[in-house]
Amino acid sequence: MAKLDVRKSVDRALAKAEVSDIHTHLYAPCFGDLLSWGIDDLLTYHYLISEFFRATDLPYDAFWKLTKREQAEAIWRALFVERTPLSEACRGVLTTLERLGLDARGKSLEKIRGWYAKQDREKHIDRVFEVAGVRDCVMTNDPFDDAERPVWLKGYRADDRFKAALRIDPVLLNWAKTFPRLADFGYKVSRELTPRTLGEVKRFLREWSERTKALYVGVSLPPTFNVPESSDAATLLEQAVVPVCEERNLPLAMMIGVKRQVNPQLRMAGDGVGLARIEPVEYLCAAFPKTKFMVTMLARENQHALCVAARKFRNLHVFGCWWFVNNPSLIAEITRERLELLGTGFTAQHSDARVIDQVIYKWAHSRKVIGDALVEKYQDLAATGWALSDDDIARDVSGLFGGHFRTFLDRKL
Ligand code: RAT
Ligand code: ZN
Repeated sequence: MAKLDVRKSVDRALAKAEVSDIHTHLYAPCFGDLLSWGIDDLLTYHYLISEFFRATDLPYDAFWKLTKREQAEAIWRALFVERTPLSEACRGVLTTLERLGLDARGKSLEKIRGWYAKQDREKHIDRVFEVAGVRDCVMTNDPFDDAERPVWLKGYRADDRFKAALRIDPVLLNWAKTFPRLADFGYKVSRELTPRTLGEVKRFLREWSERTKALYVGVSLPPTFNVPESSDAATLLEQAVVPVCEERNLPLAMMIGVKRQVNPQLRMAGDGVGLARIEPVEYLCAAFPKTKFMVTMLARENQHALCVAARKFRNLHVFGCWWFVNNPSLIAEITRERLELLGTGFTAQHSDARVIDQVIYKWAHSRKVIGDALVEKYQDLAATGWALSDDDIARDVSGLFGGHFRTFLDRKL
């Protein structure tokens, strides 16, 4: 196949690929206002809030006292009107508007708001999925969230486009505060991780993964995360979480490397990144060969070791370019590294979208960068004389954009 054909074939496959977006913070429509959408939510995304504070001398408190509408206006003015919106998060807003057919060149926030005010939420959701080329997404479902839990207990309506993932950060990372809450929910747990308490944590995990029909169990972990060790987190992980994951054939998704609240004044925008160790991942994969692990890491410097670990363990599925590495230059590098070390056996990206409109830009930008990496690799392959077909390329692309994830879910080890 000639050079040009590879490009065309990859573009065709990318245009056709129906993405499964395997980690987002989106919610099915039945969760009401938990599902964010529209221009004010786009502008007050926490990625943009941290950029805004670099561009203003406004005291933190003064910003937090503003309404969401006023915050959005301040961010629009500082980052889009007074400065060139070059950053990935800024450009994302503009790609989204452009793909929705809006013209932001006049820099009139009011015009954009006027357009959004006329949209029907349900129709808008349908449109976003269509424009983004996304077939379904995985939510982040936290049973400890007081806004979310009641919906699961009463009023949940399944929507095929929104699958669940059971998020368990409070259990693993803050047992001292979480056990009284579990006790309130009716689980017979104590501060000490006795066999009875661990049994009750397992019951909680079984009941909630069943209730939500979770595709996987998930947690975000600090760079200091360590197993094996004698800590609440390690004990709960090895003696409650992993056994339930194995029993129910659910992967445990670990997102490793977030340093929470490096600057608490920024609230949700205040988290940072730290270099983690790969040893805990290697240990878990080796000690629990029948448990499936999905891992993404936040530090650029951890990506290579993660690929090498995935070469050693078939129960390890690498996914996504997470948060601070979800930038074109890093996606380009990481995707090439993965293709070189893992072939096509990984999930290339997830969006982490918090506002439904964001899936439009996150996938438009990632499709382009991942497509370029694939073209380069296919051209190298073609140079050996290997005959590539359109079908090969379509199969690879659909695997990288969600197919391999679905296969991994079905896999029994
Ligand atoms: O990417 C993000 O929006 C982060 O705030 C986090 O949500 C992170 O992705 C996580 O799931 O912990
Ligand atoms: Zn996330």
